[in-house]
Amino acid sequence: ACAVIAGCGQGQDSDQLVVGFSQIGSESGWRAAETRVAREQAEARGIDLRVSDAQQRQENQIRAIRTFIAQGVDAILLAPVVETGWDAVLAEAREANIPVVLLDRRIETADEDLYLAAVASDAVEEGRVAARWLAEEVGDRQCGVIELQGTVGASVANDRREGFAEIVAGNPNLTIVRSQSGDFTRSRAKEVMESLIRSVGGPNICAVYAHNDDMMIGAIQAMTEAGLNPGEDILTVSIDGVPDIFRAMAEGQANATVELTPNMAGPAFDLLEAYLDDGTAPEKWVRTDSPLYLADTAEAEYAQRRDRY
Ligand code: GYE
Repeated sequence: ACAVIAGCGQGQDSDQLVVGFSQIGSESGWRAAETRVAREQAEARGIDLRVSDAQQRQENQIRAIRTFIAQGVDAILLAPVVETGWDAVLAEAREANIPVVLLDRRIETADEDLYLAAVASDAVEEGRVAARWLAEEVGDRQCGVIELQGTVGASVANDRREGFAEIVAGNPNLTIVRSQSGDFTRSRAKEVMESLIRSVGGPNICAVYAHNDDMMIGAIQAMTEAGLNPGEDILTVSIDGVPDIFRAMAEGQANATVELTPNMAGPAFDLLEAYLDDGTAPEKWVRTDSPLYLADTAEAEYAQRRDRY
């Protein structure tokens, strides 16, 4: 599997591809599913996948990458928790001839050659899709929106914010009244939503936009406990398409989600296998789809997904 890349897989069984995966953590249901699918995809291909959980910290990811380099893995998958600060460690991987594929989040770098390819959705577009649905739903009413942002500094938080804001800016009926980070987790988003309900006042909240479904689940709990009716009096739109949001949609507590596939590793292994085999240059950005789902299909979508996550 290492015909092209000199020095790859040192000390390993030469037939088996060894891939290190620096994963962010398990902050959301989507993230847990991505890790699980990566293990399944590796197993189906006979790849030795080594997963390192960074507990949401970039320094742990940098350490994991250095460990993978020291082990002489054939390739590295990196889901970068934040956008900046990767150039030095990626240069070390390149120095060792180890290709790096970015999964589900992007990086900001002066040298795009520091990574081989990225498998990710278009997160700016996800924000636009969410806002377009909301604009349509609201019609010519005035609507104040609460935004729950993802992890500060994460590409997907920056991009989902940007895409949403772009559509809001072109629509006089939509206003973002508050925008705060819930760190992509249920528990943090619930706390943030509780305090926003107190400061903004329930009746002044027309809609909630959350950068992921898990934060929306936390926000729904906060709203319900405060006697509000998300899904009816307060519109919701979030991103990921995890089973729990489909259940909430089926039960009338949520309205819309923009799905992204948790299978980021499959396309990454495909392009890595081709690249390591004969040097086939991959597409730089393998872009996954961003379809919108509404309550009408939620029951069926939940039934399909409950066992896959
Ligand atoms: O939407 C969120 C997760 O980077 C695309 O990270 C990923 C995001 C996903 O924690 O649930």
